[in-house]
Amino acid sequence: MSAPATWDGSGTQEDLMYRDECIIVDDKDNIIGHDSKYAAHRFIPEQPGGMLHRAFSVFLFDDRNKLLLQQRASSKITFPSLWTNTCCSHPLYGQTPSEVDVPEDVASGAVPGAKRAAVRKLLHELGIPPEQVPLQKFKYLTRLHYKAADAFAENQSMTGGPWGEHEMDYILFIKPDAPVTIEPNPDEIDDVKWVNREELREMMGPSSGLRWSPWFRIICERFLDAWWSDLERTIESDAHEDFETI
Ligand code: DMA
Ligand code: MN
Repeated sequence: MSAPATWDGSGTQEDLMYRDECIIVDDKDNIIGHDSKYAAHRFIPEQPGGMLHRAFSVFLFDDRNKLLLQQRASSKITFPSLWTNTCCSHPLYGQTPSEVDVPEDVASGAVPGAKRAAVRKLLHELGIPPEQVPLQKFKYLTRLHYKAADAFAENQSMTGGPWGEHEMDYILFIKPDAPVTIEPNPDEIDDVKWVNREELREMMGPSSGLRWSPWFRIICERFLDAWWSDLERTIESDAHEDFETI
């Protein structure tokens, strides 16, 4: 089944598992097909690592360089209740305008498909109006290939799991010119919080008792401090771009 050309986010989390059509890639990020979010995220014996697919991770900062975090809703089928970066999802196959980036889009760093998907989901998850996060304000930094099983999958009501993520994750930073207005969608998000680096360190410490998404942990370990501590240059220059390495 392919996604409707105009995605409106209607329906339940379960509906979206069937309706969202992920872009399946190989480990060089070449497109090899498309399949439902449901099929791509099943970690079952026939495909223990799911299906590698494209994703994006948005990191949104305010004028004081605070990062917006979200806690995923307890009703999410994959990775419920975990704290993570501002917004994550998948560029989808079959959208108009297209969310499928071709190799030239990646080589130039333009990635319009991933950015359009980011705008679509910032509205759906956080209620941020698209005009507050214009495509040209996004900074694409790199792609991260990672795989993580969902340790909490057995808690899920929807049959078909266990679930996991196996993604080619396009990392996007944005620092809008003016403050964004936020109205979290309760189907997607249980809580939000703006943090500086010190506050994030405390939140991620063992005494907080909070649980974090595996992809956010990997991004924190590999990249985040270097990029965040140098935020103006990260966003305004090519200092921290890497369009080659996966
Ligand atoms: C998937 O995010 C993408 C990453 C980088 C983990 P998600 O499960 O929040 O996607 P969606 O909101 O579409 O369910
Ligand atoms: Mn995914």
